[in-house]
Amino acid sequence: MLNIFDTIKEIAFKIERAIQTEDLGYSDSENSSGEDQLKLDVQSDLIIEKAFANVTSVKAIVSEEKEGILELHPNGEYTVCYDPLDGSSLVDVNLSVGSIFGIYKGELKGENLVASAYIVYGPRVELVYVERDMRPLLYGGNENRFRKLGEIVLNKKGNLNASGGTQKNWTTYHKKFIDSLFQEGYRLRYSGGMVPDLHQILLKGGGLFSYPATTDRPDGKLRQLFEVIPFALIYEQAGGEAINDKGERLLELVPSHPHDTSPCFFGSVYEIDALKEAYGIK
Ligand code: P6P
Repeated sequence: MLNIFDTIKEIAFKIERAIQTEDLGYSDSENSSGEDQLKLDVQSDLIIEKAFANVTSVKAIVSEEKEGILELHPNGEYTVCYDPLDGSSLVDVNLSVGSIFGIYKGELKGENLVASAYIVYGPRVELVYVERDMRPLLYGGNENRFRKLGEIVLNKKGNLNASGGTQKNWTTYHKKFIDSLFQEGYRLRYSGGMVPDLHQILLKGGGLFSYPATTDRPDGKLRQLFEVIPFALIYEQAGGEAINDKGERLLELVPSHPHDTSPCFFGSVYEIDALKEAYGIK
C-alpha cells in the first residue's frame, strides 16, 4: 500500500504541472458518462495510468475517463479507482480542482475499500490520505515534496452548507431541509468542485455537503467507486458520517456498474442527524 501512496504523491506534482502548462481546451472525445473531455482530463488520466503501470501491487485501474477496468499486473492485490481531475471545467476560471483515489481489495464495493486519498490543486497542493482505523492525514505539498501537517477531526456540529444539484430539481423536503440550515445561520460554501468543497468542510470544522437525488438525476450525479465511497471513508474516519437518501452508509454501497452514481450526504454528526430527521429515515 505504501508504494501506492508514494505513487499518488508523485502524481500530484505531475498533474499540478499539467494544470499550469496544458491547453485548457476540449479534446474531441467524451468520457464514459457522455461528458466532453478536456485535454487536461485526458492528460491527467494518462499521467495516472502511466504511474500505476509501474506499481506491481496494482492489479487494475478504473478511471472516470475510461469505460471499463484496465488490467495492469495479474498478481497485484489492489484495484485503484480514480477521478483524475474532478471539476476540471473549473480550471479555466482558476478555481481549485482535485484528484480522488479509492483503493480496493477484491470485489469493487464499499466494504472492500481499504484506503482512499485525494489531492487538492489550489493556491497550494494538499493531499489527504486515510486507511481504515486511522484518522485522515493532511499533507502540504511544496517543491515536489509532501510534509505531514496533522490529523483531520470533524466537530460534532459545523456551520458550512455545501448544497449541490440544480435547486429547481430538488424535492420539496430537501429544499425545506437545506433552507432550515440557512435559517440556523449556516454559510453557503459551494464552488461546484467536490474535492475543494468537501476539503473545506473537513478543515473548517464541519457542516454538510449534499448532492441529493433530483428530478433530472434520480440516482444523483457523483460516482460511487471513485468519488462517493472514497470520501465516505475519509468523513467517517474524521468522526463524521456519509449516507445516501435511504440512510444507508455509503461505505456499504455495491455498484453494479463501475460508473454507477449515488445521492450522497457527507457531514458532521449533527447535520447528518438533522438530514435523517428531514428525510424520515431516522
Ligand atoms: P453541479 C464536478 O463536475 C462534479 O462532478 C463535482 O466535482 C461537483 O461536486 C459536482 O459535479 C457539481 O455538480 O450539478 O452542482 O454543478
